[in-house]
Amino acid sequence: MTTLYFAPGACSLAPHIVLEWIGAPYAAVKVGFGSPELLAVNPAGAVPTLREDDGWLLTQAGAILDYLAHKHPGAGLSGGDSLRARAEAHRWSAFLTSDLHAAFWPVFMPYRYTADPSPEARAQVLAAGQALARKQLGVLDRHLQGRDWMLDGGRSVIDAYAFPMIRWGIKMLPGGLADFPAVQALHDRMAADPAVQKVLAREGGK
Ligand SMILES: N[C@@H](CCC(=O)N[C@@H](CS)C(=O)NCC(=O)O)C(=O)O
Repeated sequence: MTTLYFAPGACSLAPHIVLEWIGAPYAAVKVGFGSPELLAVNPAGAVPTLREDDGWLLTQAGAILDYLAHKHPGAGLSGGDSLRARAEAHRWSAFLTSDLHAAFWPVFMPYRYTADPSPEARAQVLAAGQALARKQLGVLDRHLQGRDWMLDGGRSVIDAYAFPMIRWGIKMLPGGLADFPAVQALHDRMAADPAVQKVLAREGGK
């Protein structure tokens, strides 16, 4: 059985939702960041990590989501199979990994981005991260205007990927999503999905 190692509310929420959408049997194992159990499967001590029955391990959220979409084509979660549809999926996966997710790192862990341990220095890093996250949410908002889902091919793994980051925006940014109505609409569409609600309940509502 496929096993997903996850931490509540982290970016691992995305493959957790996708596994639920797919509907095939899977195991979800809750782990702590950097815990021995997680380090045993991912030397980076990070989630998500996916393990297949034969011991094959896959890390990196974008790679895991792409793998799941193509492992289960019948679920229709790839966003389309044309050359351009695949390029768009890669484009937005890369944006979420490298631009939006990365903008939140100084928000969650400001101490990693300054050698100055003072509260003032950390507050500066936090503010810079929040500003960058707001900029990237603006990019997402402009893309989502007039569309229900991230990709032209309908609901996909990329919507699931955006969801945890959108939730961080609500919780961690001053003003939440008030300036990003199309992002808020995607959030609400996802949050209304029974499979998403089931996974959020399993993760502890975080
Ligand atoms: N590039 C990796 C980043 C994974 C990552 O940093 N995940 C976070 C949770 S959202 C984590 O596990 N952080 C623990 C840490 O950095 O110690 C991916 O996209 O999967």
